[in-house]
Amino acid sequence: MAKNNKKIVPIAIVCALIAVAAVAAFLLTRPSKEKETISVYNWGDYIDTACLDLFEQETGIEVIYEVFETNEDMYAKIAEGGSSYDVIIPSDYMVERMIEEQLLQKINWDNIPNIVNIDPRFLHEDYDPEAAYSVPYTWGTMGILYNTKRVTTPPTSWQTLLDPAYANDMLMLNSPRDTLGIALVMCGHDLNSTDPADLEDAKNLLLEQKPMVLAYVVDEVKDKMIAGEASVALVWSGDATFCMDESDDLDYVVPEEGSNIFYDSICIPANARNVSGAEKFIDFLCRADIAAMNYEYVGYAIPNTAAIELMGADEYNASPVNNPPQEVLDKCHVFKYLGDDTKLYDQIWTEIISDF
Ligand code: SPD
Repeated sequence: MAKNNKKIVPIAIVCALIAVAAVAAFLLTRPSKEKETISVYNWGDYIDTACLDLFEQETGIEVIYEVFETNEDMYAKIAEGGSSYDVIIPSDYMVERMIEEQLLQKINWDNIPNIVNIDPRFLHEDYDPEAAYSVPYTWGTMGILYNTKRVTTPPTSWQTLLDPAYANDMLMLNSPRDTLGIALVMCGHDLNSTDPADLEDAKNLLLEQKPMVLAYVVDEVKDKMIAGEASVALVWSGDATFCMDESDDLDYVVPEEGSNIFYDSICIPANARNVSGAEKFIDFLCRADIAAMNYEYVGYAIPNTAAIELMGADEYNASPVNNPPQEVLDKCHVFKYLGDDTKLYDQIWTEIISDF
């Protein structure tokens, strides 16, 4: 017995020393409490960045913010799977695609109380019929922004974009679905057509137009039109509002043949890391004061009734760009996700912009 006790005492001392060392090592190497973050992936120029600062001040959650230029760019990044975002803002047809491909997660509405501020007419759209995955953020039309000093007769038709009078003086959107959609309309076809013959017509029209195009652009369209670098441009309505606020020489028209109406919506990707942070951010964006702040900065029409009331409905509704007459809206159609036929659009688009 005495022999055994002699062994036990040193073992107990060694064990105690190891435990003390382990606790000390844990306390010394433990990382300090990390700051909570959310990762937001949004269109360029599509939020008042002061809102990001405000969100961080109010919640302590830091926003890591990245931008994209087209739905297709955003989709490619998410679908390839290497990155994780907590909040993204796709358009209608891309929401539809991402739901179908299980790239989005359902939203827990209990955590978005400010959803009551959103006009119910903007919920349950065809791209998210159960209003399960998306929160309407902005909406708008596509049309022609033109310089009234140089285009003295206001354009009424998309054929303006084929007028040699504007050769090297016109800007087109560097966005496959938008530009091909309008080319389909210019050829008298449905803007969601998947008929190869219709798409061949649209491609030929865009190839005919190409030598007259000064540049295919997205966000740069604003600076260029404000600076008077081109006379006409294919634009989204919110960018037209932004430009018209900056220059009295610009006006916007939705041509008589009809156009695209789009809805951009806030979504949470399936692989989001901080869902509760994402929900807080989405709820924050739906707050009346924040939606109003964004509207003033971004220029796109908003579905947030409380924000419109806060800003003054009469003033908001006075904008013919963001509040187009019903007869204009009746001729506007939403893009739908076209499944495998999307590949045909992508091929044609590559052909159009290559060697530009
Ligand atoms: N500068 C950001 C513009 C975002 C506009 N979204 C338009 C989508 C059209 N399908």
